[in-house]
Amino acid sequence: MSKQLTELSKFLSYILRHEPQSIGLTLDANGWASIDELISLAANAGKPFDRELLQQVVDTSDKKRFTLSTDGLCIRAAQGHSSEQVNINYEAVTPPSVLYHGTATRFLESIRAQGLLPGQRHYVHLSESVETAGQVGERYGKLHLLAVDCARMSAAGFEFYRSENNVWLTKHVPAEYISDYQES
Ligand code: HQG
Repeated sequence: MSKQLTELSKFLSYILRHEPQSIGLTLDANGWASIDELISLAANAGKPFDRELLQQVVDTSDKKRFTLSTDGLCIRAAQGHSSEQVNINYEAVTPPSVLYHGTATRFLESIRAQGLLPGQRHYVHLSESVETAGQVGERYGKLHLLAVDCARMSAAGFEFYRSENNVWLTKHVPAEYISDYQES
């Protein structure tokens, strides 16, 4: 991905997940923004881009971070929100029996005490792949991989959601369902 596309992708993540109001944009409850409005407000804020570049970011995003509406008029971040404007109505689905979470060793003591918490975001993010969990965790320091016993959580009534780009979401993972990942 070119530097220009990476920069736009980061800007879009910031606006569509966290701070839409910083450029005067309003998202609907499902996280959708009008593309025309986004382009015009971003230009006003000194971040000009056109529809073609936006399309390139959507198409080349390694994690498929952004989704276009079927009519092509709106865009949203598939997951990762912290904005209070957004409350996506994800459908609860049965998770795989185990999902993974990558974190940094410095967070472990707190995670072992409190479980996994969403932090600023709306959900705890979990991955089907150990590799993806590794990439997520190493952003914060020395990587530590955790396995979450979703079969037991599900049986206990915890709900799981899957975003359009296959990130698994849940509100809280109590410590009793978390173990260190053991390579098999
Ligand atoms: C940690 C990326 C202390 C947690 C990825 C993580 C993901 C705790 C950090 C998405 C804790 C939160 C989200 C506790 C959790 N005490 N620390 N009780 N519970 N933590 O960035 O999951 O590339 O909000 O382990 O793909 O790292 O941006 O969450 O280290 O899907 O598109 O607190 O971000 O997507 O960090 O990453 P984050 P995350 P993008």
